[in-house]
Amino acid sequence: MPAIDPSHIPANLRPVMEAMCATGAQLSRVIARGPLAGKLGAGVGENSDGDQQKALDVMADEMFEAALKGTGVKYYASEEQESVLTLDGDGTYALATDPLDGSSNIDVNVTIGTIFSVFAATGDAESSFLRPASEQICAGYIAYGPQTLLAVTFGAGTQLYVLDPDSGAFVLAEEKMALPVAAKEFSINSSNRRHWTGPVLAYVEENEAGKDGAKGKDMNFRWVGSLVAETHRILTRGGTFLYPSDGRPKYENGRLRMVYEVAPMAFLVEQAGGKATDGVRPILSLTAGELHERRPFVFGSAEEVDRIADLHG
Ligand code: FBP
Ligand code: AFP
Repeated sequence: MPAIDPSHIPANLRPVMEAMCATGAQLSRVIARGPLAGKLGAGVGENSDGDQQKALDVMADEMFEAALKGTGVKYYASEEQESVLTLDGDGTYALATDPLDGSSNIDVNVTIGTIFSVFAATGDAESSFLRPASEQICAGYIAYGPQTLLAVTFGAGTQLYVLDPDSGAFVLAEEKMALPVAAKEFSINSSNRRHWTGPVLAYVEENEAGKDGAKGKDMNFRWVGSLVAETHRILTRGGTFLYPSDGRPKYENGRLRMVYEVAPMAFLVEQAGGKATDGVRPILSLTAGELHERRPFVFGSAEEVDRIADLHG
């Protein structure tokens, strides 16, 4: 039994998607067992950028790397590995992943996920990923929450699959997700307010003013601390997400990584009719300068993302 219904997946990418989904289903069972599966949220080291790695980060990375061998993936890049690995000299794809996103939520039973992006493998290992984000041929996330689900795009809309616990396969639930143009919610880590730039502060203050402010409507606020959970909520019912550059030394380009967090989410959002920028410029027009670089990220309902660009003047 295949791990995903293959009918909407381009034939040459089916082995990759099969490996991602079989591994996602396996990981979902580990996550569902929580403490019964060991100390999944325990710190076990640091990645190349000094971020703490949790046991589940490392486990997920090892599982995806192993599963992708022999699927056509030539180059494998991961948040958890300093440099690109060559999995198969004859492969034709370059796949980048954050194998376990939202790791501060592992121990508290809140949605976490896997994010991935696929380019054609052209050039050497690293340069295959340092290309305009618009050249991605596939992007997706698997969310491990009340449901385990997959949102994926191959450039013809964003499809939603749900892992059916009875069959163990990802089943198509929505052929074309549609991100609402208008929003009633926004998401930003407000504990960084004192570090924000003027346009970000202006946007948040406009939302907080609600009906009484220039916007003339009340806005609700949500922050999960898990990009996958936030993206799924926004794809489903609209909203905006901001992880802007801020005044903290490590975060002058925001917190999120261009290659395996920002670019794939931008592709998924745009394919669902939303917008994704660095505050002003469309993410899909941008190219990463290095594998682990960070990028300010704003995405969601088109009206709001346009408003944020206007505030940047
Ligand atoms: P990890 O890949 O280390 O989990 O970090 C990414 C992330 O957890 C995103 O999922 C989330 O949007 C953000 O960091 C939360 O940041 P903050 O700690 O500022 O709330
Ligand atoms: P429900 O019982 O209608 O789900 O509401 C309760 C609740 O969702 C609670 O779980 C949250 O803490 C709270 O509402 C959220 O309220 P805001 O919408 O004001 O954030």
